Amino acid sequence: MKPITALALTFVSLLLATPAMAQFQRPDDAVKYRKAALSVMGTHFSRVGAMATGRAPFDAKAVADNMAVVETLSKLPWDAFGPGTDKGDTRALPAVWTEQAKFKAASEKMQGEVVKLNAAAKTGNLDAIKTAFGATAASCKACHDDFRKD
Ligand code: ASC
Repeated sequence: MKPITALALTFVSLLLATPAMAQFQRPDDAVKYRKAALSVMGTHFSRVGAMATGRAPFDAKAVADNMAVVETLSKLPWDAFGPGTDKGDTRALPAVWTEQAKFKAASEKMQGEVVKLNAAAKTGNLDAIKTAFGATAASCKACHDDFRKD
């Protein structure tokens, strides 16, 4: 193998092995990104919540459309909690970094509940949506209680 080829291959494998964190130029960018993802997710989840709790008229298509957005967004924030992103304009508690396994489990619990709520949303069954909404909201709250300043 030519040295230049070997060098190029090394470079490419280093790029592929680079942690997700490197997708953010600065820690502040990661903080902004995860807050934006969580905020937009909250907006769409609240629209589902309004219908699940009877504060807004039930519209099965709107629930399904909003839940599709929530499911996509629920996957995004976590790579943006990398090392060095505990400072700045954030309400994330130090426990995010000192109890990483617990934080990961909490994020996975929420994502799992979102998948179930999204499945219920696709059936259009309001009772199933109500049940799954309650479980999902509880998983949001559990993580906020342990890992976010109020
Ligand atoms: C929402 C939202 C949250 C959760 C949480 C559930 O609508 O934005 O963060 O529900 O309040 O307890």
